[in-house]
Amino acid sequence: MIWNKEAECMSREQLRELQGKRLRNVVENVYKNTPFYRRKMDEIGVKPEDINSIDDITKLPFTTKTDLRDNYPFGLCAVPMKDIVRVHASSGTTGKPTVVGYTRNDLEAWADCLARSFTAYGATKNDFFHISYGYGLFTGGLGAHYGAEKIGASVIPMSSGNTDKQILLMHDFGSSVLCCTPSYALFIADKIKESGYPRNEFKLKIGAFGAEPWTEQMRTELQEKLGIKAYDIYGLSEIAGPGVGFECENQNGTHLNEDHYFPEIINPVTFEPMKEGETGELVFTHLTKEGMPLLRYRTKDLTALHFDKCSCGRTLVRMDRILGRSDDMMIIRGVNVFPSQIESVILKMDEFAPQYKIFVDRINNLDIMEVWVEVREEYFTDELSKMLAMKKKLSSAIHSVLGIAVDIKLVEPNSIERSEGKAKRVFDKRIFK
Ligand code: DLL
Repeated sequence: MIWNKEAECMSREQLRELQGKRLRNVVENVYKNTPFYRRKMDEIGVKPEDINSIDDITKLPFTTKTDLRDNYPFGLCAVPMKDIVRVHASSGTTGKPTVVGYTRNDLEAWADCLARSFTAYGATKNDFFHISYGYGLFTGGLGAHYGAEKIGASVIPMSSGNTDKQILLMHDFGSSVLCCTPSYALFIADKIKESGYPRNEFKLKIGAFGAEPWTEQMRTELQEKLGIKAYDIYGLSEIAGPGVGFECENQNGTHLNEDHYFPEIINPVTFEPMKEGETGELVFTHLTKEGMPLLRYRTKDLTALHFDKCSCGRTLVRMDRILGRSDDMMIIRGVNVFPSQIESVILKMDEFAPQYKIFVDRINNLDIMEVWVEVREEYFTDELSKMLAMKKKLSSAIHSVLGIAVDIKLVEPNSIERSEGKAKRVFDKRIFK
């Protein structure tokens, strides 16, 4: 089913025309109302009149997270604060959070994007949404909440944590849609098994998983363990929150709501646009946002776009799974490594659980990477030779994918700390050296 057929299925020509018109409005708005953008555009000699079609977007300046921090908290808002009805923020690892403001129309557009997502997963007003994304400054909880209400579903605003209670209510209320990070979904799946409730007493059928990178192998694992169809949901607070993109029933790419958020892929070094299908940095421009519209916001997420029509009927562009963020990329002895590459190798082997940590250090000027992996209960043994054989198998599989040698440490089942939100998997000690 399709929630907003007009927006999701219009012809590419119509869409580009609409995007061009909306871009011109946004540029006029920020030039007039956001001193930061007026200054940036003046610096490079671009005026709103220079923007006549969506192709002119490349004339505009980029925006980065640092620009948001430099204008903390509300310097990039394009409306008076009386028109801001909601504020969210993302914590980041250092310093002040990045803050975003929404007008009533912004919240309406955002909820519509989530309604599109949930409808694409096959959810309807007959569903019970179990929302285990954190509620609060993080956009996950409230974002999913308003989208689920918009389609008329029953919403359980669980937030994250207290997993035993989550399972009790999921069981007793008959939750049918689970919204949380893939790593938390995995934790919940394992806890359901421990809970003693038979799985057929749960009504779960759909998972809306995102907020962190996850692999196809993780999807298979979650679908099997929970007996559901697991869908990707993508987003970032600077642009809206969850629902910037969503998967349809084909599960072959994440459709982006490009009538609201215009995507580009650029080379992160030269800033040149990249061709369809080439992997680079994803950049978004707000086309309809009123509260805090951003031009060419560099997400640091690495992916590729595909414009061919999807058999679901939507014309919205499809994005590949996020390979990782450019700042998650580790350079180990000159080789670029993403945690998601290691995850897919681990999960291709029956012996290992999708629970791992990656430690990186530099010793005597040499980069060292050690991967800790949990062995599944049924494979864990006191027999040293069997454990050594498993270790060797994993180490050579990782070597053949990454092209570098990596140390492996096999750890006991359930010994790696579980995550209730975004999982932290990489610990790079080189940063402090
Ligand atoms: O994570 C919004 C969100 C909430 C998305 C719930 C989906 C579900 P931030 O905290 O600002 O917002 O983090 C945004 O998380 O730039 C990506 O690096 C990563 N991310 C989000 N969704 C996905 C996904 C929310 N589906 C950052 N796959 C983004 C991979 C994702 N990475």
